[in-house]
Amino acid sequence: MFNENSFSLKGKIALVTGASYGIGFAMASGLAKYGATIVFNDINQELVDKGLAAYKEIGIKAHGYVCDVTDEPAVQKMIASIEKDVGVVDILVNNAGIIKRIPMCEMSVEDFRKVIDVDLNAPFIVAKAVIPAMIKKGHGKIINICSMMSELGRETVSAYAAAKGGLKMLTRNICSEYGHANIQCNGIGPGYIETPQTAPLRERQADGSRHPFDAFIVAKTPAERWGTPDDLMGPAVFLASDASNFVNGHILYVDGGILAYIGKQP
Ligand code: NAP
Ligand code: GCO
Repeated sequence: MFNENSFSLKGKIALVTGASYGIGFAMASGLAKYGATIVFNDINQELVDKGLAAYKEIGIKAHGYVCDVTDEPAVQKMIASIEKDVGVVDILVNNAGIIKRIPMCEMSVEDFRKVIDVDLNAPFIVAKAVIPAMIKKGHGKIINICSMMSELGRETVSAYAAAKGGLKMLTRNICSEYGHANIQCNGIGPGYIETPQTAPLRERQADGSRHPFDAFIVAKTPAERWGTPDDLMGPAVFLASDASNFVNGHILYVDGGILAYIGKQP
């Protein structure tokens, strides 16, 4: 029954992968504001320490683990440690991700495989590691961080679009296979967000002018701005909470309207 506690995450343990900074850090901070205990991992101790300090600075006592999410034995070890140290993961946000912007015919298969490994294989590995305990507990929330490239392509991002398109369908399949166990698996598809990952697309030109891609995205977005990581906090809380218990297999695009808009006439 919907009530004032339906958005509360009190007593829930949330694992957000790759969340030392960027979108993951913002979503974890939002989940913490609604009562979740935050657990995060990143690829090396330096980043985990940076993340722990950043969470502490905003009053969040997070739990940090060093783990490469593409390494299944390491992920299984991390989940076992989390269950011992903190408790069973109630909410998983598969956030860790990379992009390589290379024209497809110039991209090595190694680079293509690396993007697929982090952006698609890893969400499978981490979800597979947490689902059994969620089934035992009788509930679970999985949020996969997709992309506009789950729907659209563009030059130089073939591996990333293939991975994020696959992640959309993995999201729908987890919904299909585990909805009976009261596990809701949804996606968040951020638009163009100001983080280190998109910094190269926003760099000032030598003459001080805006990057052409920056101007392009602003013209293509009804909100007429780039998103910020904070724009992802509310959608993450909604999909992590009881308020979304009948939402399953859905990709929630948080893009300022860009996917709905043909673009401003030049
Ligand atoms: P980001 O700034 O590059 O942060 C990604 C985080 O994931 C970093 O902490 C990174 O660590 C970590 N990571 C990468 N590979 C990892 C691995 N193998 N194991 C563990 N951690 C790993 O990216 P972001 O912009 O915050 O994006 C976060 C998610 O949102 C990604 O899935 C991205 O595809 C998606 N997204 C971003 C945008 C956008 O406009 N920014 C839009 C749509 C979707 P390192 O620092 O070591 O790389
Ligand atoms: C790019 C950008 C995008 C964003 C995001 C859009 O090079 O086009 O990096 O891929 O990161 O995924 O939703």
